Amino acid sequence: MSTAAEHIAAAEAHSAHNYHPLPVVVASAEGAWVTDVEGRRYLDMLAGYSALNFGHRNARLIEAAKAQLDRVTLTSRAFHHDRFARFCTELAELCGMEMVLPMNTGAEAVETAVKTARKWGYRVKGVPDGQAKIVVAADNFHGRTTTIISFSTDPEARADFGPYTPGFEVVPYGDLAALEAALDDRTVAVLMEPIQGEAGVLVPPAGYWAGVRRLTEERGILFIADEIQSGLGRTGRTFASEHEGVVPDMYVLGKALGGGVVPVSAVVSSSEVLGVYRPGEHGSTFGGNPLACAVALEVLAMLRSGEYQQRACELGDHLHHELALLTGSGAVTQVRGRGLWAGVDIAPEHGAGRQISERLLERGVLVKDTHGSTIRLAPPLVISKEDLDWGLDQLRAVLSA
Ligand code: IF1
Repeated sequence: MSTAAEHIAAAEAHSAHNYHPLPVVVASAEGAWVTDVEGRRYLDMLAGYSALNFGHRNARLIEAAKAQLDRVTLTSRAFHHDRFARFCTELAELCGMEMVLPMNTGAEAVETAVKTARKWGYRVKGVPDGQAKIVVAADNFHGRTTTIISFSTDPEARADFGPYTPGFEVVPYGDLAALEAALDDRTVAVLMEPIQGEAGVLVPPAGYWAGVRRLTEERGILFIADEIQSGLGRTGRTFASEHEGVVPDMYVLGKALGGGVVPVSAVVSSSEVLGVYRPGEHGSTFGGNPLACAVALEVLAMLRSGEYQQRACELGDHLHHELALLTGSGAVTQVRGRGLWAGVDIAPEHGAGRQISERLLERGVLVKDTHGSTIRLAPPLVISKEDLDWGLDQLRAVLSA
């Protein structure tokens, strides 16, 4: 196998068709750039859906991983290991919270959040057994497990996978009155994305999060922020919730926590909430393993410097300024987002989002479409201003063709 076409044909023959990748076959990568099997270079403006916030093969993260590979990689939680306590302590500190429950993928962390909220509801809040309700938002994306797709409103993600897990109520995103009407004595949690990624990088109306915080606090309901995609620097702050001055009861983290090297996710909360667990009640073979903790510890050190948040903030302002000019030109109908994260609705006469993505690929830029004519931009936070501008030039060229 040497050409991209050969790789793609073999993948189509022998892998399930649960994705429709753009026709590029990556062989190596560094920073904001990837190189394909035929030696072509592309600017990565998706960054693994924010799993690569610090760029491909970030030198500090690779060094931390290599050092740990030479010591110990996996112990299971049957034993202690010498990276675990520091990881939990430093992650809790970054979040301003007390306890951490580490997992691997985002979906596992969301599952953990759901189980934790229910257990807290029964053991601390006093909800009658089996009655707990969790309120979520329409057009959410929280992962692919059977329970999580049970409260998805996306037919593609949900159809044919029932029977569905009960115990969830869906309300429109950004509508405080609808949320208030859904809350009752059985409600243990409100679980939402501070900015909805898959839905098209949707930012709810100003004041919504402050309202969610007030309502949940008044009624003794956990406010759970899924910051798996929005967190860890992407929006110009450590957490997207910060833009609204809101602190949830629980953060759900993933993606960038593993530095684009290994899958690392976690639930972070108070000792009242995460203190509900006793040995044997929840866990994972790989969650909190030494390699994961070593890489994540370096991620945490990088985030503590504030420099990545600062970059996302400054370059994000520039990105949104340039995209606003495109809106003025009529090629773009709407732009949403914060920091180095944008959902760009392309005027229909320029083609579907998929076609725009393919034309950008031909010009050496990787992006991903979502829902019809929207493309999302989420370059690594380490991208240079020159590269970002070059990527924007390619977008302008595609839209003026
Ligand atoms: C796919 C989207 C991005 C997430 C939030 C939990 C998870 C995700 C807010 C689950 C995952 C993914 C997964 C990937 C595509 C992707 C995605 F388009 F679907 F919405 F990023 F934009 N919470 N997001 O965004 O994390 O279990 O995957 O580690 O499923 O195709 P995971």
